[in-house]
Amino acid sequence: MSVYQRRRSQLQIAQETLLARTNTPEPLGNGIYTRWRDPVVTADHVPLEWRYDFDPARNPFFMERLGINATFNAGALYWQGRYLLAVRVEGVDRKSFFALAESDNGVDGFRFHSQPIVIPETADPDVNVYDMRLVQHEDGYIYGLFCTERKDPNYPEDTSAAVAACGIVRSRDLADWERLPDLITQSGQQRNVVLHPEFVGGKYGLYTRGQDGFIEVGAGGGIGWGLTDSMAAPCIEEEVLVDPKVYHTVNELKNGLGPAPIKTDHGWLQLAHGVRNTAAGLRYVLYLFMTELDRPWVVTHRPAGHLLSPLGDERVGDVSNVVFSNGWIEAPDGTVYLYYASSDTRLHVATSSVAQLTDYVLHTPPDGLRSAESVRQRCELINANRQMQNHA
Ligand code: M1P
Repeated sequence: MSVYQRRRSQLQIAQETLLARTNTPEPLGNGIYTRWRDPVVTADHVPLEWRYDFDPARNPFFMERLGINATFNAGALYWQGRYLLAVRVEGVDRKSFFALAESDNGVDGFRFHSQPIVIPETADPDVNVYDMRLVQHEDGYIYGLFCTERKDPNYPEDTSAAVAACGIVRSRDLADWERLPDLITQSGQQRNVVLHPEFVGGKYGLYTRGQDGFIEVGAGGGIGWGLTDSMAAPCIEEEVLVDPKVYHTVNELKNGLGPAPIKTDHGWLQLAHGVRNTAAGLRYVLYLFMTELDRPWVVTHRPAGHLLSPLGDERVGDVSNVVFSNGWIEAPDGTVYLYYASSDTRLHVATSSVAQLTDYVLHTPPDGLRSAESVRQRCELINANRQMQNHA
């Protein structure tokens, strides 16, 4: 058997074994959500046809010609009874692109469609695109909002100076994508822009995250909100602050909204990432808050601290100590599938329910912002438990 034949056959068997693997929920957990044991999408899930040249004459060693570095930060959508992910796939050339993968149960068996999503370019071509938020808007379109990154023309000598903006595509069938103009705002740069799924006062509502520079948000205060009349010429004249970054909290350095919010009887459930700086570098965690139904930019509940942080193997990867989410699905039975990436490397799922997440967000105390207040909250809990036990 030739090297080509042996390697090809072994790789095909290994991939089929991986795709057929059954995932299992981790025991016990925290009662808020359940993590699942295996990552749901990894670089090894990407079809071999996207990576290898299958011509034995051109590729006698069956080498990986177009390697994949990572699969992470996926938008998510429940579509015709299937769980759909718009995965950020990053090649070894550092360029990201989007590819749809789907599963019939949301926790395993994710298979990529036959080829990546083809995103039309604007007159000013994107250098890199990533972190798509999929939103089924009440106008009938499915929108994909993503970050488009280009070289900063103001610093031609600085080879890492970049500009981030919000790119937008829309589709009715997830096959053909129409590219719309990039979002215009009054902030210098934008990342983590999310479309609200419903009209607000007849306009499109957008969650923003303005920033002064490419990495640092600078004076930009946190997650913002603005309105635009049209998505065909998207322009926000005025941004208001929804969720500011705050000293000595999980979002001290910066934050950004995750997926589009989930509507509940009590308000909009909002998932975000918060970032702080440490001696080991930036640490990204996920947190939850709730906003008013009629005024989605007004926060009503903000539990203290993180909902989900990197654990175990999740803590290591290309950008270590990071969890990031831009996709979750509310299934018809109320189960919430929260897709999160770890360390910019692979994608995981945690499951919960609208009832659990609503309970968590409504009844978890807010950050007291001082150690003494944290002690007071804990003593209150201990005393309440003692009293209950004394009466039992
Ligand atoms: O590396 C962590 C994340 O950093 C960026 O997010 P933010 O702009 O909020 O800092 C993005 O590049 C994101 O893709 C990445 O996961």
